[in-house]
Amino acid sequence: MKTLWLLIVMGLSVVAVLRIVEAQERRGPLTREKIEGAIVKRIGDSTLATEIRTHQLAFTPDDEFVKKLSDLGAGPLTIKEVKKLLPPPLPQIEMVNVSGGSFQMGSPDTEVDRDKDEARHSVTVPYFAIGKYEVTQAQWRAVMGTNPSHFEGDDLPVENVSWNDAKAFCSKLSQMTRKTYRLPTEAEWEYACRAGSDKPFAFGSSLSSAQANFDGNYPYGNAAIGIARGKTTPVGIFPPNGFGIYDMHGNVWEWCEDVYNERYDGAPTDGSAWLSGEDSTRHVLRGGYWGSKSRNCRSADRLGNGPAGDPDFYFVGFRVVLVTRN
Ligand SMILES: [Ca+2]
Ligand SMILES: [Ca+2]
Repeated sequence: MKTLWLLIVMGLSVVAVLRIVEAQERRGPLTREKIEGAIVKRIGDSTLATEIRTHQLAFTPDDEFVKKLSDLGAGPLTIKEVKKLLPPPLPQIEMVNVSGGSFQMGSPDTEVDRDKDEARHSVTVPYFAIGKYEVTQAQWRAVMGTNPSHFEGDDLPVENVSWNDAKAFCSKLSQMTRKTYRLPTEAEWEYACRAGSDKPFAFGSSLSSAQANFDGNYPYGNAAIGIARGKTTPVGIFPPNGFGIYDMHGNVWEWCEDVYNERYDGAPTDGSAWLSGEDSTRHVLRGGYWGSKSRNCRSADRLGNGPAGDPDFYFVGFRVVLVTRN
């Protein structure tokens, strides 16, 4: 009798395992046909819904697709209705193409409020594409599923992220979009920030709180005293620089790929990241934040911050670079 029960249990286990294997085989790569099938069945399968969502950057329902759905028995649907049925897509991250060029990285000895870690040196940066805005909380949430920010709002920059967190975002975003995103190198960041200007700011020799989010009690040059907002502002509300990039001065400090070195001696001159240094857990931050004096928002200003897990990252965010073949 015992043997019989044992045989039955073993038989059922084998059937269960086979079912799992079959289900996995059925899953396979996500195809247009699968999306059609899912919509005809009104999705209903959460794993498939997640798959569709993460692949949507490459999928847009068109008239032909809608007709096919109708033929398959989904009934009459408009593109708008199909879009509603599809799980929300990943938010697009707008990029700005930056032509390469040579520039003087760092500040001249005559620049007011400069620090000694800004020695001028010539760098040639190849073409790259950089985020038009700081990464927002909506974008962070769509990729990471969480929101670490101290000040909350979809269009506010994500903050309170360590360098490791920012790196994790880049790698997950790359996986989801099947593109390659990374942090800017320090040279790329400064080149993008300057937008061709050799003055302290992309906007020239002064900075007021009408131009950027920083502590307006400490303006630069002949700018008038302005307000100190005391918090992050939605990305893109201040005028862009000459390359069409926003918030390079202020709002949140931005992580770069590079290890922070107090002296530029031995720094790469080809725009690549400097990955070694005295303390490889300390990385470069650029651009100042909402509570900075103007001096820390200068194009050449640098800050090293460090090891992951440091508290008080609520003034630190980042933007991404998209690796393209160009
Ligand atoms: Ca910024
Ligand atoms: Ca500094």
